[in-house]
Amino acid sequence: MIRIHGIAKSRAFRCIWAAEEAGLAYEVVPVGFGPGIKAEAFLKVNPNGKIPAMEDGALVLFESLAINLHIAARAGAPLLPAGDDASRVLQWTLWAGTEVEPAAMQWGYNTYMRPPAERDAGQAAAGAAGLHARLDVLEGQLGANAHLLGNVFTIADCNLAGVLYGVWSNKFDFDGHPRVKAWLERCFNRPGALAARAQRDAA
Ligand SMILES: N[C@@H](CCC(=O)N[C@@H](CS)C(=O)NCC(=O)O)C(=O)O
Repeated sequence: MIRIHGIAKSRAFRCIWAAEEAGLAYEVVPVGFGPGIKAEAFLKVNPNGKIPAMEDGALVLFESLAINLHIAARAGAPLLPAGDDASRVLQWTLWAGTEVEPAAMQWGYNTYMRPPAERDAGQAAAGAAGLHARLDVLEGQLGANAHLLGNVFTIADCNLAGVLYGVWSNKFDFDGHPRVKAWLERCFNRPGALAARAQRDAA
């Protein structure tokens, strides 16, 4: 059984969602933000001292989006399609991690994550501008399609929407990007996403 180390109120959320979409048996090993993630026992699972991490038999992985690619590979198509679409999944996954997540975190740290006294309005505005630039690209990509690669949900949707979950749930303004807004609502209201969101809300 897949073991996801972390809590749903962290990036483990996107891995829980992926496991739900894959229909694989999984358990969440509750590791939160306390000193436990820097303790020797957990560093054997993730030497970075961060959550999430995942065990699947002898395989131990860190990096939430890599974990999701593994989970999707276990499920196969349509969650992880073959051929050129597999390359498109990689493109959107790497874009999510390298282009979108830094801007999302910059906005998030300075609007809802840090205590109010530690927030910087200029940094929040810079994060919002960075996000809007990426959302312009995404708006164009979605076009008339329901999902990133066409009309079928893949792990690319889970990874990119998963990276955007924090900003979406904290009321980032998507009004200028109506296709992105509709796509996010479509993704986050799938049964697999609702199951993951229920775990996050219960925590
Ligand atoms: N790129 C990593 C980031 C992991 C990460 O920063 N996780 C946060 C929780 S969402 C964490 O463990 N923070 C605690 C710390 O950095 O000490 C991933 O996607 O898995």
